[in-house]
Amino acid sequence: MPVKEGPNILISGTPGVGKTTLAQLIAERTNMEAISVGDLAKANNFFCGFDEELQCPILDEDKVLDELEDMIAEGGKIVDYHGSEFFPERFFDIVFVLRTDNTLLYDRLASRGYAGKKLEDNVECEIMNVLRDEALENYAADIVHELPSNTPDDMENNLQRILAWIESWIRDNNIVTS
Ligand code: DAT
Repeated sequence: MPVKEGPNILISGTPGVGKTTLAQLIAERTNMEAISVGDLAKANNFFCGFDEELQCPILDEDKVLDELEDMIAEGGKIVDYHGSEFFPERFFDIVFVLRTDNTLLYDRLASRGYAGKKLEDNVECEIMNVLRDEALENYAADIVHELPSNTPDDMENNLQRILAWIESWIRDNNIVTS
């Protein structure tokens, strides 16, 4: 099997918890590449319908996986998505699930323009630990880590913790970085 250039990281969590922001911060500080599955799907129109109830497009998971397969094989990818179950377990070396208090999340999503059922459903998803449980059902418990994402200090702490983990992964796997 070809040697990966770096680890592959999944950042999961309810919309609004800070996944894309954190993935981009990691990419700025490393030679890794941030991939937002939502943005990837939008850019390539990887959708197969519209969910009227949830008021969002339905992801064409097969097309997303086809697109990701080669990128993941290279290694060094930080993938962010509000879900984890449709990815093959082998894709990721570690999974982080960001968590945000309900009231903060409510305000973040409202300022993003979410309202009504869509807003309520997403906050409930966070309260009910849906994305945490999904990650634990699909990946070994010892590679799934919950991280608080309430404040800018949390964001900075998470960034430092993940950077330290990446460094140790690179050391352990004898990867020579340029
Ligand atoms: P996601 O990709 O999970 O949907 P995002 O990265 O787009 O979330 O962030 C949503 C908004 O919340 C954005 O305005 C940045 C803000 N935010 C995210 N995490 C935060 C944190 N830990 N502290 C303060 N603001 C945060």
